[in-house]
Amino acid sequence: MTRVYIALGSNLRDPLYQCQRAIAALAALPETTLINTSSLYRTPPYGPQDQPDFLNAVVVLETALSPLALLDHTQRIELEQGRERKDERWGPRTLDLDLLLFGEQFMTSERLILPHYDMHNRAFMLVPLAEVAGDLPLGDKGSVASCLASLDTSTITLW
Ligand code: PH2
Ligand code: MG
Ligand code: MG
Repeated sequence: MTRVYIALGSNLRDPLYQCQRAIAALAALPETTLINTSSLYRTPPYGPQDQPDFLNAVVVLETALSPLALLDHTQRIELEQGRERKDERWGPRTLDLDLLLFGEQFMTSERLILPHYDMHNRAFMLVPLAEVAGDLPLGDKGSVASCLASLDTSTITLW
């Protein structure tokens, strides 16, 4: 079993509902156990500003699935919750599930980069991650705490 951290984001069509439904879907995955869920946070948009605030959280799983099998499932869950693939880059979405860390695995393929390529710059990922993971190493980017120390977290509140 591998410990996996998944970032969850939503800023359309009742984010609290989308988040709760996504957590239930992740908990129901085959060969997978839900270990923990962070608090739910309200975060200002990173990227285009003309969109609603996001709900962000991080979910911890233990899984026997491979990274790409897990990615197939997370993309299926996104689609089942109305995700439209034409979504503008960094634009609004009903549900976004991003694999942050998959054990200590490094991977660079067309479909998946592990650890997540930009999480060290995103307080909306690192604040909930720090809550459930403590001070974890982020690949070659230093630790969660050291990355967070150089980011502005003052605009992040509880949902
Ligand atoms: N996701 C994005 C782009 N910008 N901003 C916040 N606050 N939270 C997100 O989840 C988010 C974002 C693209 O996936
Ligand atoms: Mg994303
Ligand atoms: Mg995504």
